[in-house]
Amino acid sequence: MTIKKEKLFKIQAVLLLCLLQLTGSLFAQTAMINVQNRNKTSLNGEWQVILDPTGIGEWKQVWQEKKPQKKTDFIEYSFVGGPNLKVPGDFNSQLCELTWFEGTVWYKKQFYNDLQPGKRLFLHFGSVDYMADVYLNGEKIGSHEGGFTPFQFEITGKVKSGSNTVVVKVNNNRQGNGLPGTGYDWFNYGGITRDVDLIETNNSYIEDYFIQLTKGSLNKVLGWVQLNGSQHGQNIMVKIPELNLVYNTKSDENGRAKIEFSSRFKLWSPESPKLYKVIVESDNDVVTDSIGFRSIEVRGKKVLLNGNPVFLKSVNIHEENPYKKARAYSIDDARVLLNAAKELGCNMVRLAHYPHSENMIREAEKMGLMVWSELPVYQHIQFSDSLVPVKLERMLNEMVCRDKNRCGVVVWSLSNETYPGTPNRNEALISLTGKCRALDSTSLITHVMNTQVYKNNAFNVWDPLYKYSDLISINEYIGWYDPWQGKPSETKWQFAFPDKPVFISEFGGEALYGSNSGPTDEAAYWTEAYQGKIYANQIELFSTIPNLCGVCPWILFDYRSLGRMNQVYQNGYNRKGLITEKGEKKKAWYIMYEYYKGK
Ligand code: GCB
Repeated sequence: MTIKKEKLFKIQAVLLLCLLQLTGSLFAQTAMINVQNRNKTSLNGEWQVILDPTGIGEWKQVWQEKKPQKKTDFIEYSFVGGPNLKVPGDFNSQLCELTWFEGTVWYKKQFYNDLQPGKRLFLHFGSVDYMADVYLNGEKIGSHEGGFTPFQFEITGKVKSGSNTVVVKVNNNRQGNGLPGTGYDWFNYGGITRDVDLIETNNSYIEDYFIQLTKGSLNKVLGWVQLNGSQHGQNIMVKIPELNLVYNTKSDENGRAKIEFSSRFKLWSPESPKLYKVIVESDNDVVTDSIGFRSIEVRGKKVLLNGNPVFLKSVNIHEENPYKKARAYSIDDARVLLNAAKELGCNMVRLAHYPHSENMIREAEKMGLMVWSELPVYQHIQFSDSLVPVKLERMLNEMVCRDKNRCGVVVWSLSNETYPGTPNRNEALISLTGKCRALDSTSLITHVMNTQVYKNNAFNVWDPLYKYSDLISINEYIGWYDPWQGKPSETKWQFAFPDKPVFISEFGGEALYGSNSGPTDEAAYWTEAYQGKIYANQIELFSTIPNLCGVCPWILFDYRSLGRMNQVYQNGYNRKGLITEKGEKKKAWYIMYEYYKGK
């Protein structure tokens, strides 16, 4: 794309956004960070719902909750007498008529408010999958697009004293120009899938902060604190009691204060996941967090954690609790998934293919698991749609903003299996990479590709996007989607960017637990032996890869995916799991376990 064309494209996107604003589409704000430790009232629990498969609720203006005014009036669309759904939670797993539902569900919750003068109130959503239109007492307060990141609305001045009603139109229809687009290999769980909270703050509050070791240092923190509200010249303090550290500074006219201090930190690592209590204070606010300190970098062809080479023993995980057949969201759900990763011998988890809940990230960090966090920029994204770059940037902001202080997050993955031939793909993702580095310069950035060519027992790894990636992340399914071309141990490799560490971000194949009859050298019988052989061969292949810094089997648990309809072996499940949805370990699990034990 020429510079002129690119400029035109940007202008078009900005104009579109202005138009959306003018037509009353108000956007949600990027949420304040560390919501778990704020002064909040939970709106979790039972919400009343109306199922709206044909979208009539919009026309009936459900949010107005009209009441009959005269004897001849009647109301056809109302929450009264309808079912309730639990929040947080996906709607598909809660009502059997919603099992495969993709469409609109209206949610309603009443709450009581007695906000005092001088205080501010925010309505915060951990995530709503996929579109949310939010109404307060019959007035639209805004919308949010994107199923996996938090957002908020300030409702100070809009909230009434006494009883208030929030109505949310939730819609999980697939969007052509959405993130992800219309096709993906996981279950489309819709609903208010994470916590909803009312957060009360003072007039001026601590909106955001970044407290991490600066790149390449093991003792120096370079960061900032951002206030919202009356902000100039406030005293800002960062305290770490365990280190006897008190750092004082003042906010500038933009409410921002630079942070710079050094200390002898006990560094966070998988072996010793040390977190410190960190207290951030302004004149009117105080927020406490648990923060660990680590350095992650690529030096030459190696990944270094705290200055030492590390092999990333990872596993892919979807945000699904296999035992509940539902979207995972709670600390308990996180523990189910993360304990299984630990048991396999992992020191890292790839949280595929979208940002998982904050519970997941915080639990992983506490357990000593490094985290790979990913945007849902998956396969067929319409990069040339003028709104897509805007959505990409907004989602990136929301993901990095929430988790940038989590030392456990060592990799931001900005895309998975996109195609160089897709118009505007390279431009959009190169620009996104720059934006991500500007938001967080301490973590690694990658793009996952499957564009390599495998021929005559040799790989040619060439994608132009790798130039912008700290890791060469490769998805390859030799032995499953692509047959072996020779002895795995004799595979040859050619790289367009030979000086970067290489990570095998996906490999594997399917097996139905207990399927041990049928020829074990044929894929069509889903035998554990066939899957096990793929793993044994892959391990041989790994020994031929120059600069290998880690591997990541696809996937920890069998998971629901409606595209997987071999009714003998799959039945709506992607069966590439090392463990079944009932917790049974397949043969391949033991092979991977031994490999990690030896690493
Ligand atoms: C892939 C995708 C992953 C799929 C997996 C599969 O390459 O990245 O989302 O689920 O393959 O099972 O085919």
